[in-house]
Formats: sequence, structure tokens, C-alpha cells
Amino acid sequence: MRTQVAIVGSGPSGLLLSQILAKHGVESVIVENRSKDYVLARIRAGVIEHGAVDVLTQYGVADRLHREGMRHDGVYLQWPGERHRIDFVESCGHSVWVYGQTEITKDMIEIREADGQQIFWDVSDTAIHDADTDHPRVTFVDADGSQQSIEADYVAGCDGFHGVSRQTIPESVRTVRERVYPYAWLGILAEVAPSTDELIYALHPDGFAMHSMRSDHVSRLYLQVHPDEVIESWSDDRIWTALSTRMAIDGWELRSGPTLEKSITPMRSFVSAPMRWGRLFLAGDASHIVPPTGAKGLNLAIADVKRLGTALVSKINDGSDALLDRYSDDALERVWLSTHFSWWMTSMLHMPPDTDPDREFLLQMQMTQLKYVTTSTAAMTGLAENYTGSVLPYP
Ligand code: FAS
Ligand code: PHB
Repeated sequence: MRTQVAIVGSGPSGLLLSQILAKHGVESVIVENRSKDYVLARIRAGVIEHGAVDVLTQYGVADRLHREGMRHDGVYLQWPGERHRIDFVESCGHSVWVYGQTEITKDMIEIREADGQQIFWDVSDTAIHDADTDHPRVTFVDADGSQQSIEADYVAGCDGFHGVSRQTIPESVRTVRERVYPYAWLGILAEVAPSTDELIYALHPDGFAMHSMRSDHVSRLYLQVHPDEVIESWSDDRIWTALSTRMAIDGWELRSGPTLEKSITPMRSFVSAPMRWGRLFLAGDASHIVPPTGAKGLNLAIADVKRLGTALVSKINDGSDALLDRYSDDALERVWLSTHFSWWMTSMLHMPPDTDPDREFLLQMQMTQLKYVTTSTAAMTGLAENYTGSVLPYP
């Protein structure tokens, strides 16, 4: 078969790219190696920057977000005995929205399928060929076991960290910069009303804890665990006790409830450059991973795809190479800013491992940083403009 853009991956990046292209009359085909049910059941990000909301709104996939999403004008930072609010609107004039990535993906799948988008679910053996020529191809085995081939003008690698797209770029061309953190996040989704109106990020001697939410009756919470922890070691009681201890503050109580899902996610900063090789373009987690402390992963993916979609439309519809030629460098500017902020938030709020010889020094630096960022207007503004995605204009 033939199409204008072959998209590998049907997560937020691939789905939004197909929507952007379709809105400009550009045809695409998506191949996805998981089932639709598996993709729909994924529980991941929860905070959406105002710029990302604007992109989703512009391309007609934010109706339910506007109905059910929660606008948050600030966030709480906490350490034992003190909880301080950072006011985003007062500091930088912008807010964020809390609306699960799971819901965004569900909304986009419904809209794309209603629009007649061809999505091959449950494929295997995906491979990208001749990306450095004028006739790239994507081959795969479809759900029925038949070998398929897509001839395309361009290929978008939207297949996440474990996908094949990044590996298609020769190692001699790729530069990878990475940090693997000495801790992980244990996350739960719980059927219980949030115990807070805005997110709480807490540093505690037992480790980091965070209170987020999905609705007025579903909460999303995280706690720092050792990277080798297994979820089987964490009963609901043990999780709720740890969360309550780490976020304890006078006059406040954490409500607990039945968990709907729990999992452990490793934490890394990872950037692979360039984000282009010939007619193959990477977007989202296929090119970069951030620790979720800065709530940047999904937002970076949306920014990449807005930029890539605009550039592909400009080339395909108007014959202009300019935006495609700039894609990787321009996208990486936002990637590095978000990578820095995510590393900074993570380093400030997580307990260094007991084995770290600099542990006491690092902890003092973290406490100093927390006190500074909750008292200095300039420091609060820096956190607010990074957290809301307001430092750089959206593409
Ligand atoms: P995705 O990984 O979402 O999607 C890639 C798609 O490609 C997947 O559907 C995959 O099945 C498919 N694929 C992979 N290999 C393929 C192949 N060979 N052929 C075809 N298809 C293939 N971000 C936040 O902001 N906050 C969070 O709290 C947060 N929590 C996270 C928790 C976990 C466990 C993970 C893994 C990520 C989390 N993230 C979080 C980051 C996450 O939200 C990503 O940034 C976001 O999913 C990026 O979207 P995509 O680039 O579409 O990649
Ligand atoms: C979430 O709601 O899942 C969430 C929110 C903020 C983060 C990470 C995750 O920094």
C-alpha cells in the first residue's frame, strides 16, 4: 500500500500527528504493535500545559478535556512541617490542566477512527527501510499474520522509548545523553476523592511523595521507591501508610481508598539527537524521556508533533523544506529545556540514596533550594513558567 506519511506508534504522538495531517488534507497510515484495548488501558501522564491544551483544541480533540478537565492555577511544594503554594497565575499568568493521558488517547482514537483513519493494531516485526532515500518503506506483519508493506513519502517515528524508529538511525549518526536515577516511582490510581485541590509534591526523609488526581472521585498518587522494588512487595496498606507519612502536615489528612491500578516506573533522562534521519522524523518518547516529576513527557510529545505536523504539511502541500530542515534543532531546544526542568525538580524533591557519599550535602542543597523557591518571587516565577510550559512559545 502507499500513503503520504507512515506513522509508527498509536500513542499520543502518533494519534495527534495523524489528526494534524488529516486536518490539512494529508493522508497517513498508523501501525501499532499493541491492541487497541491495551493502548486504551495505559495509565500515564496527568498534567497538560496550556500550550498543549491550545494545540489539542486547535485540532478538535479537546472537547471532553474542556468539559471534564480541571484547571489548576498552582501547586504545593512540601517538606516536613511546611507546605507552600506556588501560584502559577500570579507568577507567570498561566495555568495547567489536569486530565489523564488515558482520556486524551481515548478521545483521539474515537475521533481518528470516526474520520476513517487506517490504524493497524497488534502488528509485529515493524521495520523501517530506506529512510535515507526518497522512497522510505515500513514493513510489518499484521494481526492476521500477513506481511505488509507501506510505501510512503515520509515516516514518523512515534513509537516511544522501546520502539524501532530511533534504532533505525545509524549509531554513527546518533548522540545519546542519559541519566538513570537511583530511584523509581510507584504510582497508584485509587477510587477516592482527592485530599487536595492542587497537586502536592513532598520531600520527606522516607522519600518523595506526590498527590495528583484524575477527577473528583479518582486520585493519582506516587511515591519514591528503590529502582529494584517489585510491586508485589507493596500492599495497599503499605502504600497508603507511606503516602500519609510522607505528606503529613498539621491539620491535613490523606483520604485512602481501593486502588484501581498500581505500577512501578523507572526514572531516566534520555535524549537522542538528531530527531531526523533522511525522511524519518522522531517525535515524543521515541527521541526523549524525562522523569515525570516535571510533568513534561506528554507535553513534549504534543509540542514535537505540532511542530512536525506543521512542517510536513508545509512540505507536502506547499513544497517548502524550511520547517522540515529546522525540525530537529527547533524541537531539541524545547526538549533540553524540559529535560533540565524535569532533572531539577527530580533532584530537588527526591531523597538521595543512603549509599550516596554526598547525601547530607545534597539534602542541604535541596532544602536550601526548596526554601528559596517558596520565598523568592523570582525563583517562583522560574518554576511556574517552566511547569506551565511558558518559557518558549508553543510551535
Ligand atoms: P508512547 O510510548 O505513549 O506511545 C508509543 C506507541 O508506540 C505505543 O502505543 C507503543 O505500543 C507503540 N510501539 C512501540 N514499539 C512499536 C513498534 N515496534 N511498532 C509499532 N508500534 C510500536 N509523562 C508525564 O508527563 N507524566 C507522567 O506521570 C508520566 N507517567 C508515565 C508512566 C509510564 C509507565 C511511562 C512509560 C511514561 C510516563 N509518562 C509520563 C510519559 C508519557 O506520558 C509519554 O511522554 C507519552 O506517552 C509519550 O507519548 P508517545 O511519544 O506517543 O509514546
Ligand atoms: C499525574 O497526574 O499522573 C502526574 C502529575 C504531575 C506529575 C507527574 C504525574 O509531575
